[in-house]
Amino acid sequence: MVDLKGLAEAIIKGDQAKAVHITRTALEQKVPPKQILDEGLIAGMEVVGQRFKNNEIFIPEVLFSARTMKAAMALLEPELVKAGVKPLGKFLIGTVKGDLHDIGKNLVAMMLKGAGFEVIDLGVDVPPDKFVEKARSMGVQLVGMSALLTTTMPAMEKTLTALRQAGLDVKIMVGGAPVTQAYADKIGADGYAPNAAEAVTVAKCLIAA
Ligand code: B1M
Repeated sequence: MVDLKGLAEAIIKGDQAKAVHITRTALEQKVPPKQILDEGLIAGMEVVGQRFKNNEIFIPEVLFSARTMKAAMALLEPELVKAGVKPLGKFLIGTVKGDLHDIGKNLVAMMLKGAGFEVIDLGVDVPPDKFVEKARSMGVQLVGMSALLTTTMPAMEKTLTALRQAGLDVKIMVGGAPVTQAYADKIGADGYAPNAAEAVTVAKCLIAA
């Protein structure tokens, strides 16, 4: 029987070759894909998120783990779809209009994927109407915006207003270095997170609310 703890360990260490090998073996041995996801990938990424939150590891290690997860996920995803496994929810994410910073946003997206969300990433410099159009067409439950410049923070409020005016039933989350809880409250966002690990916690709370 394949060792899913070993898979979680490989994710934590960012050992891509080992993670891919264990995932492939587990699938060959007919281990249910949901079990591989929960006990291997998500379990590993949970530890990564916790260690990142506690400042025990830093961005490079998280990126290694996230890339490892992505490689294993490429094998697992078609099997999850075949098995009809539903994601925790659909999360649309992007960096707001005028802003080209995406390192933090990518990190948040990877951690959300690691936690079991389906993530639709719109990239950078995303205008409000694109957020609205995709939120509607993809039927998402959560929309996340990232901004790294004080000059692009107002684009968050514009996007939020556009989403509300479009009458979409979505929870809206904001984040990025200059963004604060006070700013999130001021513009009426449903959630704010200071880092990628917290973003997962907040997203899980919002989807459960
Ligand atoms: Co830019 N830049 N930059 N830059 N850049 C900053 C942000 C800056 C603080 C540097 C400085 O002056 N000290 C400054 C902003 C000042 C301000 O507005 N107060 C700045 C500036 C001024 C600029 C330009 C205007 C420079 C110029 O051209 N004159 C220009 C703007 C371009 C544009 O966007 N239109 C510019 C350009 C660039 C590069 C392209 C060169 C590059 C970006 C490359 C890329 O992203 N692909 C860049 C970089 C790398 C930086 C710094 C050095 C690093 C940013 C970063 O990636 N941090 C930055 C200075 C710094 O922070 N030390 C700086 C690491 C990342 C993991 O953190 O993005 O905060 P962060 O994400 C965190 C959290 O914030 C949170 O989780 C993440 C992980 O824990 N989070 C969320 C992020 N999004 C979230 C969303 C959520 C929840 C949490 O929910 C949805």
